[in-house]
Amino acid sequence: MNPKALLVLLILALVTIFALVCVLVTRKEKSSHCGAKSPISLDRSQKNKNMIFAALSAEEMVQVVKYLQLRLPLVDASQAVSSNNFIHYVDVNIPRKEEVLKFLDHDGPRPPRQALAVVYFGNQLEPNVTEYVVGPLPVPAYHWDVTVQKYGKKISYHGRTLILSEFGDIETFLVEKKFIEAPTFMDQVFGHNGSNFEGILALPGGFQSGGRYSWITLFQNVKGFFLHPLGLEVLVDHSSLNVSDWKVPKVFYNGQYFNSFAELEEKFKAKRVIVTKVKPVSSDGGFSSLHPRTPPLRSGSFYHEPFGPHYNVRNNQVTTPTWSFAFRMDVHRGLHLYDIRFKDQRIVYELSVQDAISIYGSNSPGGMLTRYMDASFGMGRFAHSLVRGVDCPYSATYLDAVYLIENLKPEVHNNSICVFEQNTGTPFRRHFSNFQSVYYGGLASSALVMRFIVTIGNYDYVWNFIFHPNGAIESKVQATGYIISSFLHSDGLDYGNRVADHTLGTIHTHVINYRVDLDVGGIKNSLVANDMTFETVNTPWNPNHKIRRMKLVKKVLDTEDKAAFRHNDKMPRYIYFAANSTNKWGHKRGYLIQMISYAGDHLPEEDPMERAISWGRYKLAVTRRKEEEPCSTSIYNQNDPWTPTVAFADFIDNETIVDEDLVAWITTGFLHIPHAEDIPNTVTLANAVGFLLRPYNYFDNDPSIDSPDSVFFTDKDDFNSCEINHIACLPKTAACVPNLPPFTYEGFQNLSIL
Ligand SMILES: [Cu+2]
Repeated sequence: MNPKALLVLLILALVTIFALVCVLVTRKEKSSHCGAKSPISLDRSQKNKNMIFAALSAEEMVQVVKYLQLRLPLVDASQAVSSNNFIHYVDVNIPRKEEVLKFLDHDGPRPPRQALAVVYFGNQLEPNVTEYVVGPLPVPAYHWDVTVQKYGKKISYHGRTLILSEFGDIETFLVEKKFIEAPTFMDQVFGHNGSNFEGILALPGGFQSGGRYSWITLFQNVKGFFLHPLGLEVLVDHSSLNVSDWKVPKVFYNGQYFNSFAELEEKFKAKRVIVTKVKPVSSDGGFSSLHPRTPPLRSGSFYHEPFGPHYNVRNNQVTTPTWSFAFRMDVHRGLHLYDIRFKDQRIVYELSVQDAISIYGSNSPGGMLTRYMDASFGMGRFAHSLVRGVDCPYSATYLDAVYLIENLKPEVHNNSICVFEQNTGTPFRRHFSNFQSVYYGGLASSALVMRFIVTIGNYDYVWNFIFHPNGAIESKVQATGYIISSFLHSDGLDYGNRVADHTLGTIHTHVINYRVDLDVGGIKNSLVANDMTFETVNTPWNPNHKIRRMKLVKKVLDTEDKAAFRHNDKMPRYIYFAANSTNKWGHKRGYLIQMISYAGDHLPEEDPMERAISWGRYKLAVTRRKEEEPCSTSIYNQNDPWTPTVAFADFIDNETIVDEDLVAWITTGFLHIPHAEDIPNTVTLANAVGFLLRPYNYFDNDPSIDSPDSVFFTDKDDFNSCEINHIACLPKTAACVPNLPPFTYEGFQNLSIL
């Protein structure tokens, strides 16, 4: 081999070795893992102080149960029926705001930790519901009956919420005692075999306080049964605590009413019943099935955090470089947020969901009477485990919640709350300039989201609290899941759209109420409205012409009556909580309330049960904060709406609201006329409502300008350099392998099947 060829071979070998080394190095670089979760430093004492808002731990719940069991004649709640005495639920009892603020802000004493224990006394001469405060935790030493103090009266037992055993007893009563009174009808029309029906219960039952009369609408017992009505509905009088006294005063079938199953049987045999037979569907529900119609392809896009998250969750406290808040799950009302601060300044003391109601219309009895108030069922209790990658981003932080309801033991709902950063792929703000000089400045839209999802029967509500980089807080609820349907007969199309052979998607509303205790620049605030008008004036430089000049209209809304905006009232376009202090420009520092709502009318005020949901009268009402007005409604309003335990309308009594501690009650919602595309499930897109709390002269400029995520470069800059433009680093830094945990799901464990 000549020396030249040897040299070429040598060079080639060296090049190959170099190339291999490069590949190995690059591979090593590519296979490196993304930044681990970066804890954000916290003022430890402050963090611990916010435990004052924490939900009860499982251990604390057990202590409360043990304490009460020794002192009250109680049976095991998991085995209880309505005629027993039992603990219905245990939750935390948050101390008074005054005490909390003394503790948080002025080094005052830590208020004692207390629980609220609600006991159903069904086995007493006068059955009743009693609410106790039990404390101090962790080792209780006292319990006080706070029922009258809280509600101004005792709670009648007929107003109690429905417990799972009552649902079960109704089913058994119908199957074992009532359906058998019409054996020929049930067999020939439905092929009824004792287990091929599923039912839902319309609430409230009846027309006046005292009774429990519920229409049960029957469906084929298949997946997505809500879309398979059979045309059979039964009125059950379950007022008595003794099941053997229960009755069926009315039966409805396919537009016809009967006084009993025996009458239905007799008329059926005499061929005096108009029958519309429904074809049985397979157990997967056929058109109502959620089974994919096409085989799965690859997974879609997912959110990637190359540097780890910019937030930190510790105990009941969430922090980001700009935001911090505490949270707890309430068994009935879902997520409550407390002490929401932006740049360490408190903006909101409490932000909480109060209730979500649905009022239905139909030409079938169950549908026409349905007025569901979801807090009575439990919007925390029915917040189940979230599915990674669908319910929340795969890499979100998942948190557990614990409840004690209708049970002696606490029940943990694993991964039922999620926290994540959301990049919506749009600019939060940006400007491109080729005017005067050439530059670009922008900020990607990135927000912190806290979410839980509640499924009560057919519907799923996705509740979001979103924290934006400019100090805005957004509350958004999206509806999905199954619609409830009625059996299509006669003039059914006046009440909705036909969505299947015998299925009427019935018209209804979703109306949601929030409590927002804003503390803008301190506890004392006023409510101010800004809007616009046109004034007609002579043109200053030419009096022969008139111009219509736009002008600001400013008004202080100084009383509760002026601050209560009914559903159809015109509302000022800018309405805000104003502090006593001013910003650099001399304006009162404020936070705007901006609503996003397409609500239908809640219920005419002359309806005898309207007072129970009278918060629905107002899209916004601002009241003076009172400890004795903690909620706009009560869980007992569902079953006794005619004598409501809490009537929100009474909160508005024209008190002065200038320079006071104020609470905003915000109602948002939408009218839902189900249509073909609600089958099999309603989609969240556009079925979303809520509100924003936005700074209005609170700062001296837009605080998002301080965001380290901002991007700015000019034509003179080397915008490909990481030092100038952090986005330019992404191809390198985001080439890491995400730290994705394996997919797990614990939502089916220890689940009670309803
Ligand atoms: Cu709906």
